[in-house]
Formats: sequence, structure tokens, C-alpha cells
Amino acid sequence: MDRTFVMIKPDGVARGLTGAIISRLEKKGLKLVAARLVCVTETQVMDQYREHAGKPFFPSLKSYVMSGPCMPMVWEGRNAVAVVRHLIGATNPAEAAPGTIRGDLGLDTGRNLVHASDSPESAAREIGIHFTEKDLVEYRRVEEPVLYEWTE
Ligand code: IDP
Ligand code: MG
Repeated sequence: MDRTFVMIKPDGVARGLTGAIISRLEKKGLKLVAARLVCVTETQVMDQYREHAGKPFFPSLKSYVMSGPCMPMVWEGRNAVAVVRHLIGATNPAEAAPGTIRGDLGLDTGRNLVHASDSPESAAREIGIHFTEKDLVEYRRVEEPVLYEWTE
């Protein structure tokens, strides 16, 4: 199964939307395999967003993500990376499609509620920034036998 890294940003936590966001991913059939509520460190933020270092919005992105507790998570499921990117919607919530997390719950690019990895390579790297292999739990969701037409 594929894994992706998802992080509810401080606005999502402060607005009391962690349950709503987690619920959307759970209802899709994805399986939560790691989660914690933490204030991320500067090192973690610099590493997670290293491709944006030097861009004009980087300082505000850094202070936004460090402005309060976040909820980093790992989700598992077939094509988890692409599926979650579709579920969260476009970077700018004002342009994100209705039905997506950002499209339904936000208004501003600088307060877009949630991060999700953009490729399997980013997912592996980002999971490693926030979790160790021991943090990832193994269990079965009861609907697994009916969720997929076939399983490997
Ligand atoms: P993504 O989160 O949809 O992958 P990226 O382009 O990777 O979007 O940007 C990372 C994050 O940086 C965004 O989610 C958003 O919080 C912030 N960001 C990106 N572009 C802007 C901008 O133009 N103004 C303010 N913040 C931005
Ligand atoms: Mg990105």
C-alpha cells in the first residue's frame, strides 16, 4: 500500500477542524497509520518546505506553520499521494474545487489548512522528517475486504 504525509496546519487546529479533516480522509477509505499534535520545529519546517526556500512567501509560510500546534499524520491506501492531493484541492482555497478540503473550508492561500505530499518521493522524505518507522502502526480497517476490488 502507498503512504502519504499529511499535516493539518495551525489554522486547521485553531479552528477546530482536525476532526472534520481527518473524517474526510477516513471516509474515503484511507487508513491513518501515524498522528501527533505538536509544534513543529524550525528545522522540520525548513526541511519540509525546502523547495520553497528563497521564495517571497517563504518567511510568512515559515511563521504560519510555526504559529501554533500542527497535526502531522501518515495515511495509507492505494494511490494515497494522488488521492489525498485531489481531496485537499488547489493551493489557493479561493480556487479549490467545492467538495475539497481547501475548497470547502478556507479562503486564503496563506491559511490553507493542510499540507499533503506531492509525490511518493516527497511522501517518503516528509514522513521521515516527522516520524520514525516505529511510529507507524499496523492494523486492519474492518472494511478492507470490500474497499478494493482486488488486493495485492
Ligand atoms: P501546496 O501546499 O498546494 O503543495 P505549494 O506551492 O507547495 O502548495 O506551497 C506550499 C505552501 O506555501 C502552500 O500550501 C501555502 O501555505 C504557501 N504558499 C504558497 N504560495 C503562496 C503564496 O503565494 N502566498 C502565501 N503563501 C503561499
Ligand atoms: Mg507543495
